Amino acid sequence: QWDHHMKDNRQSIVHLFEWKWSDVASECEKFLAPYWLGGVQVSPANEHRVVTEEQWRPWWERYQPVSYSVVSRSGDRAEFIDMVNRCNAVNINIYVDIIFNHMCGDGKSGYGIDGSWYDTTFNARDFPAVPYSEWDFNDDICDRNIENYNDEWEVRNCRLVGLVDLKLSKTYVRDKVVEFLNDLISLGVAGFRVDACKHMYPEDLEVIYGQMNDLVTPTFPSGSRPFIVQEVIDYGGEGISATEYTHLGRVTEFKYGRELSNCFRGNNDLKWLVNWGEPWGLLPRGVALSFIDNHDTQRSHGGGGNPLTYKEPREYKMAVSFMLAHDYGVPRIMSSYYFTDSEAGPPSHPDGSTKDVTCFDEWVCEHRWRQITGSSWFRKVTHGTGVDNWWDNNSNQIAFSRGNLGWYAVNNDAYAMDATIYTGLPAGTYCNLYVSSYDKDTKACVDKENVGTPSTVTVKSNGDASVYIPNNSNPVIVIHVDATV
Ligand code: ARE
Ligand code: CA
Repeated sequence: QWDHHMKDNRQSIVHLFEWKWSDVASECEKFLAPYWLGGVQVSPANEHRVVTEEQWRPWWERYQPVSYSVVSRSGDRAEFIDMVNRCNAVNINIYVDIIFNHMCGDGKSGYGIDGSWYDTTFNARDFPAVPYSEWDFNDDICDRNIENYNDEWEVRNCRLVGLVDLKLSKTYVRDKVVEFLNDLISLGVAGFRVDACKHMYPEDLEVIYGQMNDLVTPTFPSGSRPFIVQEVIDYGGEGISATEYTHLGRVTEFKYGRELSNCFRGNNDLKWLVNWGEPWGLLPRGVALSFIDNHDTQRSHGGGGNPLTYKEPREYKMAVSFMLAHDYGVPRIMSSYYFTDSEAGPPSHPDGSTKDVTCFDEWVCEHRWRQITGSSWFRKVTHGTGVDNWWDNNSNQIAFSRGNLGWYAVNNDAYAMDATIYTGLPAGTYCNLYVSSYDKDTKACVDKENVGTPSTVTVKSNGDASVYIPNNSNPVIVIHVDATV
């Protein structure tokens, strides 16, 4: 449940936040497969509320489940199946965001996006399409919202921001959840991002995960367990800690993005990253999911943490490329739509339906930025090696190799980096994937960006490279052995 089962030695997951299934499918074929990404975290797939009263179709309506029917703002069941099949066919895994701590908000009634009735008004707890009734919720033991995060009992049994809390201690409720997970597994997904795990007992999760089927064959090797990423926000200082969940699957490491954002904003010297990882208080690398920002933190929901986002592109690209170049954790890349209003849903038509994705227009598509794509290729090529040959200038210029397969350098000082550094790489001329693209057919470095960072780097027979990186918009070098000229 810690293994992502990505194919072809691919190592990076991208969160295509709020994308429609038809757009995810074509992105798998057109971009993710040829550009070395390995998996997609998709938005919740099951039926949810259609929120129009509190806000007009906010993104968060999908975190208010109404049933386990596979119909959502991203598309219906047939479109979901088509996406999974087409992505699997080009070796891209699908991981689904799953919500089973709760159903929708208290005091609401109406029809979900698939037309299912729900009613939580006047203490009703009616979800006939599952079906769940008032006996399936924790209201008998707690009928208020969570206020004190130091009270473990309250965090697990009371309502998260008013969302009616499922009684997962009940076999019937767990069985309904397992049925839903196994349905998605039967359709060919590779795993799940499990929402709000802090609010569920590890013991209940253990039973649920234990009843999940293996992934389908022959898409995945027989006996493959679903990949599990548990959302537990743990910056320290609360009653519940992330380590209560690491024996069950991977856990989101929120400190990862906070600390790296702090470094790349210039508030902590990059030289300290020499021991980046567990010595910084991060989870053991084998159980961590690493990311700079997620759909909550980029808009100050869910724990905030003020991470770098696409809104600070220069520093953000540096932080994401460092994440991908380093060997800690399983990395997840955020792919967003532009927003100013933190509640606003995805780019939509007047009737509320989501628009087709057009990258770099209303959709940011960070995963398509050359600096990020090139770095995810670097991670694939260097996978299995450690961080070696560390170099720094005792300030904000650092470099390291990944075994003898790749070399990374970044200059976050206000002055040029000008040094001869041992790279550990075989002699040759390498294409810098941060400021140029690589044409595999002609083995040429093409489409070079003229910002002052070298587009090629020559490694001498003794393994040294002389590099000069001015303080510019793209002050990074990403080179590896599969992109030589
Ligand atoms: C919406 C409205 C609310 C309303 C509610 C019910 O905004 O005003 O009361 O509906 O009607 C998302 C949004 C919420 C939204 C919800 C449902 O962020 O605003 O509520 O969807 O539509 C805690 C949890 C953590 C959780 C965050 C948000 O521990 O698991 O809160 N994150 C996940 C998702 C969210 C999602 C949900 C859970 C709900 O990633 O996108 O909410 O499914 C400290 C603690 C953290 C705590 C954090 C914030 O840092 O350590 O544990 O996170 O504070 O309180
Ligand atoms: Ca709960």
